[in-house]
Amino acid sequence: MVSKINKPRIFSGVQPSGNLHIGNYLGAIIQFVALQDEYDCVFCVVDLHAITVPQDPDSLRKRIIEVARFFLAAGIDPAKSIIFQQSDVSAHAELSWILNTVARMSDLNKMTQFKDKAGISEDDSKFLERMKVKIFDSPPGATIPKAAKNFYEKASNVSVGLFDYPVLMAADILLYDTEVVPVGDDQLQHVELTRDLAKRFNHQFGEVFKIPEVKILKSGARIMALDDPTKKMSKSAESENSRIELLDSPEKAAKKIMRATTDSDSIVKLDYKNKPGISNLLTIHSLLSGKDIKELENEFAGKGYGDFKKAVAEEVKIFLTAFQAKYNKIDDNDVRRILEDGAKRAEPIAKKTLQKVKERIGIN
Ligand code: AQP
Repeated sequence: MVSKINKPRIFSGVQPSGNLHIGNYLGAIIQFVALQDEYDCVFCVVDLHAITVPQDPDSLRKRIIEVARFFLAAGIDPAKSIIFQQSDVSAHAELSWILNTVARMSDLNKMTQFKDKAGISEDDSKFLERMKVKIFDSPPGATIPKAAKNFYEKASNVSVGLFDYPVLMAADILLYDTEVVPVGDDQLQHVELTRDLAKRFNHQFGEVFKIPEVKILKSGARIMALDDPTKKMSKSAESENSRIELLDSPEKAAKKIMRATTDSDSIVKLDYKNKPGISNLLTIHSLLSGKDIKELENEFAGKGYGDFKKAVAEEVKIFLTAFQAKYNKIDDNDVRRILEDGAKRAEPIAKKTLQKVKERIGIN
């Protein structure tokens, strides 16, 4: 076992909420692996987050093991890093409840993820913000603007858990005296909220929490959907063609790349604004092949999108073949043992923080 003395701590989690994709890998998991030696790492399969949207119990059970197996196949070493299942350490739910009393509705209302998942459009929320519509105060019979109605109807169908998701994430991070949180850029807002809640708690009750920093990659922080490169690649997107799943057969993945939405031009160039599809494919190629973007732009100058897509598909095939060979060698029983051991190592750290929190607020 590698010595952890004086190493700053990292915490990050992945939800077992669907089939993991190369966005999760290139935006987050790849960072976990790279940071293992420099940091004392705690990586979590965040099952309590996954149930904020409906999950089939049998699939969830399977996916919890699958996510841990992905960690191992990617190269996370359980001798160096703690890997565990969130619900195995009850301090997460306990601290989350306590932080709920520090968080404000207005903090959570600003979060974009629950709105995305509820299907509340950016336009609806901006309009509401401008109008400061008081939905609940409107007298009976008052005309309510359409955006307000949309917001209200969609928001009322969201689980309280989905709305409250960022507070649980704050608890996850703060329990471990985390200094750095490596994530994709969709989680930036949640880490900022974590920092605010930690500062607010410390201010109110005295210093308990470390204030964590976020770590986002310059390239890969937001891999976009293949069928609509204006949207983030996501596990829960309806269309399977929007993402390369880590367990897609290499041939199937190659077909998805060949079908990826691009533009009507034929110049392979990084330009996120005007060429989001090509820019996304360039990013994927560059991260998988290790070639820099300029080199790729030169390599494909004067060639059409067909040749370029074939090259991206080839890189994806090479990556998936190697990744899946490692994944297939891992035994689920070993994964279960690693998760059990991880929970045993995580629990005392989490309990110590929780105890301090309880003392400060007067419930110990
Ligand atoms: N498209 C992405 N590009 C780069 N990074 C990404 N991440 C997610 N999507 C991309 C990062 O992966 C880590 C694990 O994500 P998560 O399981 O916490 O859930 P998420 O951020 O909500 O990701 P998904 O894939 O979109 O899942 P669903 O559909 O279930 O919500 C995080 O660090 C995330 O930033």
